[in-house]
Amino acid sequence: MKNLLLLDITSKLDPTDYVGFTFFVGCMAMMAASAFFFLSLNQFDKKWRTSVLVSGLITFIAAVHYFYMRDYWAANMESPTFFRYVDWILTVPLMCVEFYLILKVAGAKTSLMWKMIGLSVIMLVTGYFGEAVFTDQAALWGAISGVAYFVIVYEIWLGSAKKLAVAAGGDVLKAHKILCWFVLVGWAIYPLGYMMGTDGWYNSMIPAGNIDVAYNIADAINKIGFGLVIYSLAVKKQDVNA
Ligand SMILES: *C/C=C(C)/C=C/C=C(C)/C=C/C1=C(C)CCCC1(C)C
Repeated sequence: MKNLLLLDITSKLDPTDYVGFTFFVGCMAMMAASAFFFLSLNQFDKKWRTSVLVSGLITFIAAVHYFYMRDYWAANMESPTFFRYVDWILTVPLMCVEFYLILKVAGAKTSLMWKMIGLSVIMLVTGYFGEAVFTDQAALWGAISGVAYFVIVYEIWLGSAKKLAVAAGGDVLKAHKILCWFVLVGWAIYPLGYMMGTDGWYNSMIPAGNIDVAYNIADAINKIGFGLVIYSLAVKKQDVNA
C-alpha cells in the first residue's frame, strides 16, 4: 500500500519544484545524449569507436541513475545522495578511461589509467563519507577529497598525461586541453555544491543554494560536454584517415 502511494506521488511534478525539474530535464538530456553517441558508433573505425562508446556509456549510466534520483526526490523531497555517488563512482572512472584512450596514440600506459581511476575513487569515497556518513566532519572529508581532486588536475594539466598529450600533438592535444578545462572548471562546481549542502567553516562564504541543482547542472555540462569533445575528436580523426 505504502509503495503504491509513493508511486502516485512520483507521477506529479510541482511547477515550483525547480530541483525536481532539473532531475527531470537531466533524465531527458542524458537519454538523448546516449542515443546520439550510440547511434553514431557505426561511422567510426575501431580505434575511435571505443572512445565514443565510453562517452555513451557515461551518459547512459547517468540516465538510469537520473530516473531513480528523480523518483527518489519526488517521493522524499531529500537528496538522493546514495544514488548520486553510485552514479559518480561508475562514471568518473570512465572519464579517466577516456583520457587514457585518447592518449594511447602517444603511448599512454594502463598505469596512468589506474592511477587516475584510483585518485577519482579516493575523491568520491571520501566525499561520500563527508556528505552521508560522518556529516559532522564534512569539512575534513571534503578537504581530503579536494586533495585527490587537485592531484588529478595536476596530472592532466602538468603531469605525465600532459606530456603524452604534447607528444601526440594536433587534434589530440587540442581535445586534451578542452578536457583539462572541463576538469578544472566544470568539476569545480561539485565541491561548491558540496559546500552549499554540508556544514563547515565555509558556510558564511558560500551563497545559499541547492546541492542537487548544482550537481545536476554540473553533470549535464561535464558528462554531455565531455562526451561531445571526444565525439568531435573522433570525427576529425576519421576525416584525416578517410
Ligand atoms: C559525472 C560526474 C562527475 C564528473 C562528478 C565529479 C565529482 C567531483 C569532481 C566531486 C568532487 C568533490 C570534491 C572535490 C570535494 C567535496 C566532495 C566532492 C565529492 C563533491
